[in-house]
Amino acid sequence: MPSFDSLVDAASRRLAMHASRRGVLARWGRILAGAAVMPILPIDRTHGRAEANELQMDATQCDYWKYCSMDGQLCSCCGGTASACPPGTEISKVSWVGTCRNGADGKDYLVSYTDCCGRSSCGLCDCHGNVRERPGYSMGVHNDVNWCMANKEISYHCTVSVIVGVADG
Ligand code: ABN
Repeated sequence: MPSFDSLVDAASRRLAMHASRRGVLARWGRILAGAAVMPILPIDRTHGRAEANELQMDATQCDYWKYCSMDGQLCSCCGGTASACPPGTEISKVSWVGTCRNGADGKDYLVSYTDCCGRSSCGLCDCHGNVRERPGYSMGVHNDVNWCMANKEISYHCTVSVIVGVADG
């Protein structure tokens, strides 16, 4: 059985016969140069997903695009999340909707807003988007009312929102 030394020796000789020193250095140079520029190449980390923009938004700020028709306190500031009521509250039986433009992809999305009920007002992150909001005669797009009135526990705590679809057109 050939020893490790003789195997390495044979491989080195083969390499020496088929590759010039300059050629080997040039190849290593190309590999190292490629590795050096890799980290600075622009990489699309969104993978084309519209909702990637969701991850970059701060759900506790009123200027988050999906809050365009919000009226009330963000549950994300009140112990819940942008789309889940805080513990100890229950979701209202009635919602309203808004149509909000996502600046990242230029599309309009239908957003559903729902009040969380059963605890006194959270008092934080009070946001008033009111885009396309209408008075009570258009109940489905009316936000300036305590929709917890539909529940057994009528006290208003905060509001959640969910993107339910992309608008036609
Ligand atoms: N729909 C939000 C809200 C709750 C209480 C009072 C006004 C508006």
